[in-house]
Amino acid sequence: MSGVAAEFRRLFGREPEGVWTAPGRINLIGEHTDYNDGFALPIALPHSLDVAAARRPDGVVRLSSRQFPDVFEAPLADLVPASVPGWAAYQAGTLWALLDEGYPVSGMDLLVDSAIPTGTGLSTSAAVCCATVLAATGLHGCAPAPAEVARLAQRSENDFVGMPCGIMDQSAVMLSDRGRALFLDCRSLAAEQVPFDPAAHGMSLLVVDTRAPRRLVEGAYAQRRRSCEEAARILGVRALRDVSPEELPGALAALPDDLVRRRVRHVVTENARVLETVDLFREGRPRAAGPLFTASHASLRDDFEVSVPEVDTAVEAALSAGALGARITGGGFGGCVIALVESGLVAECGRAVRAAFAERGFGEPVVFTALPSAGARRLS
Ligand code: GAF
Repeated sequence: MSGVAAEFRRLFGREPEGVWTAPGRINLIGEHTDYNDGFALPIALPHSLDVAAARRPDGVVRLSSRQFPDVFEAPLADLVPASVPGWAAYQAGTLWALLDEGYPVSGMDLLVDSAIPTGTGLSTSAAVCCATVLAATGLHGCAPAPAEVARLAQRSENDFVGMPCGIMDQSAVMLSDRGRALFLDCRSLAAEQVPFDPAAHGMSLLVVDTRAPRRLVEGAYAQRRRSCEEAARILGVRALRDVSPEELPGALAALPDDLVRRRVRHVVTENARVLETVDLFREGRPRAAGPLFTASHASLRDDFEVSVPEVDTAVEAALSAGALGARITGGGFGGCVIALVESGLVAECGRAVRAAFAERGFGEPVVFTALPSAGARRLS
């Protein structure tokens, strides 16, 4: 019996009817582009969380997590946006979204057990929401398509929790595959698996969890999103996706202030970097994507202003130890850095990052390597 099933039995005094799993994600490139209708290129992590669940006949939901062990309990029909505190909000919001859209969900007990490092920008929240959609619909005999699961999970975050995120994280959780990166068009929602197997090319994908405290994340994220929407309105386009690199100088000249100009420059150049990276992956030349990763970081640091000193230190240390490219991954304001590294240099890069952190007086980072892994699914 899996750990989450045994804990479910201990907590709720009965057997779960099923167990589902959902991975965390890292985004290789294409940051803050999803809510601009643009492109992204995430992979699923080998780290995942499991959800055990069983129906209840009385319409009540009991929600818990091994990492945050309080039990939230309420009638499903009473759930309203912004009413649930803490982590249970993600599970509750997902059940609320399903009910609101007419899915046949009812009361249930639901327990999450996560091995995704939390608070690190590796998308535990999207994994919780996606696994909860799978569990709740699976228990009631329906099986929405993976892209629909992603949309419902996003709705939980947008309309219940109040986080105005795009669709990238949930798509990565649902649509990823081993040995591939997910090329996502966030306007059409077309998703293509492109080959990305660093080990086959003698490389590794290094992840540095900087453990920098992520502060003001949601407010700053919402501000970035508002700036982009405002710029699109001024430029008369549906979204910044509609500004091409060739049109960028004219667009910048038409914008009233420097801050908005820099936000626009990031989004337009980042979309172009995703397309270039995808071409390199398709041609079997992932090594050549290194400089694009580093350029993406500079753009997120200087133009989009979502980096912090710990993150910049990790990027610089990895690059000076010979990484082919390095960048912040995810929404920013702390969190993780990824570096594309020749396999023989992994240990050296890790050492260099730890030494640079010690020198700057930062807490010790956690360094690991990741392979592109499978998306969410039912386990039992
Ligand atoms: C967060 C959001 F949830 C995503 O939708 C995306 O915007 C990302 O930040 C930045 O690329 O993870």
